Amino acid sequence: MAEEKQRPEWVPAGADGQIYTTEVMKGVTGGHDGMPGQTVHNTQMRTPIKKRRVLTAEDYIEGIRQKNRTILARAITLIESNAPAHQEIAQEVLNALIPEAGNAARIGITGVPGVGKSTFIEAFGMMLCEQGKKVAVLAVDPSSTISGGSVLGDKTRMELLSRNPDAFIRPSPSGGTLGGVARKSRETMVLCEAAGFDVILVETVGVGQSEVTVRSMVDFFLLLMLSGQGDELQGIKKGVVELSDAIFVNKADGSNIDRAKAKRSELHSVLRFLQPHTEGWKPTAGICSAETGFGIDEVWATIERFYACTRESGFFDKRRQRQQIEWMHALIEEGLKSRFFRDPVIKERLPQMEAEIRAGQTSVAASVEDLLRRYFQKG
Ligand SMILES: Nc1nc2c(ncn2[C@@H]2O[C@H](COP(=O)(O)OP(=O)(O)OP(=O)(O)O)[C@@H](O)[C@H]2O)c(=O)[nH]1
Ligand SMILES: [Mg+2]
Repeated sequence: MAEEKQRPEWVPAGADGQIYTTEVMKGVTGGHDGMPGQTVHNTQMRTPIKKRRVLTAEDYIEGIRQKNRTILARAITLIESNAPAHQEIAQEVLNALIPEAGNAARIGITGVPGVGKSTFIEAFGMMLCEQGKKVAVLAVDPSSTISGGSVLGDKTRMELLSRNPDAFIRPSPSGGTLGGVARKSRETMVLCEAAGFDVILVETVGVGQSEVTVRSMVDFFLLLMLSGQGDELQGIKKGVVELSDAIFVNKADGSNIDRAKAKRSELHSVLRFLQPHTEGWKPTAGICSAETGFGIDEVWATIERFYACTRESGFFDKRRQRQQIEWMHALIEEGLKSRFFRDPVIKERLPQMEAEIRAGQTSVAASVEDLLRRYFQKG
């Protein structure tokens, strides 16, 4: 890298453009107080900032194997980065660790904002940690970058869990699109599993497409609901209910218990008529309170029954394999798409094509054919 020449602060009047016999050297951090050339930006910053050592792929791999949480967190940051150099190391780390992943229980948790997902995860996660399990919490929430709401909320709502040495909480990456966030969460899951976490909880807001995405990366899908509101009001689409392996009515505490029980009966009858999403498993309905802890153990008991049932039937392996194939297809699509639109030939030709279509000079189908041919011909 070419060292940028710096001009002195003071130059003789009218000397602009002249070549000076001396050049001012770039400041050096960490010099002695008062030494010329020292960069001190303000008086509070006298201690030099410790630079973080750049880690190699091998450092990341070994660190994660040794369950080093700082390194795990840094590896996830690497995965979340869009810089090509970071992605290259991230892929190397992932490739090395994939054979060591896959041993955790992967559980998705969804429900409308305010249903109590984060509070539930705090209680549920703490219970699992007390049983000696290591719990990682990830979030798939493409909206969180805009509102910042869930990240802020989670900091206060998962206070105990976030301080628990057996738990690891990672908010949703600021990836923009759902596809991007989901891809990063999948890869993050691999790293957490390689780092020895036994249970991965993936939280997502149950109002859109994201629960379909989360369903495709977990074994068990839990839907939290509220009593006393119609399903329409809760913004829950029938499709989300159909994706679930269990529905628990949260906030079953205080004067709310009877209503929660009524809702549970209602759900029981709804579930009877639905086609189960998991072959051989009958989705169940229950009640719980994330606040008092009531019914939280029943959720885990249900999950344990679910694993026993699906492992025995072979559906567990079948689903994991299918998810791998889906993941592969998703990555192919994403890779092709981003390469195509970044291609200089396409970048140049696309606006011309658009203009021709607008002017009615060519058909959409013919333009697409033309662009694809140009892209693939270059090899
Ligand atoms: N009474 C009662 N209140 C609860 C319970 N669980 C959560 N809450 C309250 O409900 C509110 C929302 O809880 P959160 O855990 O933030 O809900 P969330 O589903 O994570 O919300 P988003 O992250 O915004 O989607 C908070 O004020 C909680 O204290 C419960 O079991 N009983
Ligand atoms: Mg939340």
